Amino acid sequence: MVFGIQESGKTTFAAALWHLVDSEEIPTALIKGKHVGDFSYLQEISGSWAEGYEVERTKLQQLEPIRVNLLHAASNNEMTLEFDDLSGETLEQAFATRYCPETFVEIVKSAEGMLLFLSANRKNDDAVTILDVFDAEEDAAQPVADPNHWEPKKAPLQVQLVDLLQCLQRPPFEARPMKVALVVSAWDLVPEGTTDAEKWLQDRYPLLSQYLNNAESILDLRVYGVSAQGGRLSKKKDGPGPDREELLAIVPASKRIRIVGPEVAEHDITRPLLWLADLESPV
Ligand SMILES: Nc1nc2c(ncn2[C@@H]2O[C@H](COP(=O)(O)OP(=O)(O)OP(=O)(O)O)[C@@H](O)[C@H]2O)c(=O)[nH]1
Ligand SMILES: [Mg+2]
Repeated sequence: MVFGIQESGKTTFAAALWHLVDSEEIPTALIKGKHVGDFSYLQEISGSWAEGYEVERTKLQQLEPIRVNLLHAASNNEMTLEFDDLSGETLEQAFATRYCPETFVEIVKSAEGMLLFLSANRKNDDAVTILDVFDAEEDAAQPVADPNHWEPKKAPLQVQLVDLLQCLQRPPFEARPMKVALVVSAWDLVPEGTTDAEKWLQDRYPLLSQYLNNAESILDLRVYGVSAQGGRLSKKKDGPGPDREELLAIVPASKRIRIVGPEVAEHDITRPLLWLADLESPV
């Protein structure tokens, strides 16, 4: 299953993945398997991707079915990546209201692994640490906080994510223990010289990092940095984005994609899926 709040890069990842396996421009660990049925949504989003435009945002309550059949040529194993492109807004509302669509419950129940998305493009939550508070010379100088005023939407992102992930262990979800591949999307935007996505997570989102590394429901964790677009683009209606020209000059287009992390090959974003599906051959 795919999990990630608004604008965390889920749809763009799917678009780049489809282009990669459909075009066969470069070798990948998993290749496209047999396809039947309707995959027009995938074609639509990978079309925008190939033209160098941002994919459209997934609308609230919209569950676009995304099924990609993949084949592990080395072992002749077939796998189906079956995820629904849930709007990230649905998740943020779930945190605030404690309600979510019934379809989401089904997705969680049948999930055997999780591709968790977090964008490197998000400014970190405004942090006031305990130390800042202790440093204040006079308590009287502190503003009087109204304990009844609580806006869930303003809770820090990692608090929201840890809460939502914990909820998946309880009814009605009762997710089975699973591996989690965390994709830090828009990896092209991290400060120059940042090469370790796991370290990035520890520094930026320590609570989430601790949770992911220690939760009993998580069998194993890997952290990848992925640039599915390769740079900054914009929506077609807004004209060309800042890096469009440069990205279009990269031939074949699959080489725009970048990934860092354990056991990866430069442009191959099927690698996290290979690992989630237990198909990565032992080193
Ligand atoms: N620079 C850069 N931006 C990216 C990359 N991947 C995604 N983005 C941007 O991140 C934003 C969100 O991407 P989406 O793929 O729409 O995110 P989503 O998780 O599907 O969002 P919702 O549908 O709203 O839940 C868009 O503005 C993308 O252009 C990338 O590799 N590099
Ligand atoms: Mg989306």
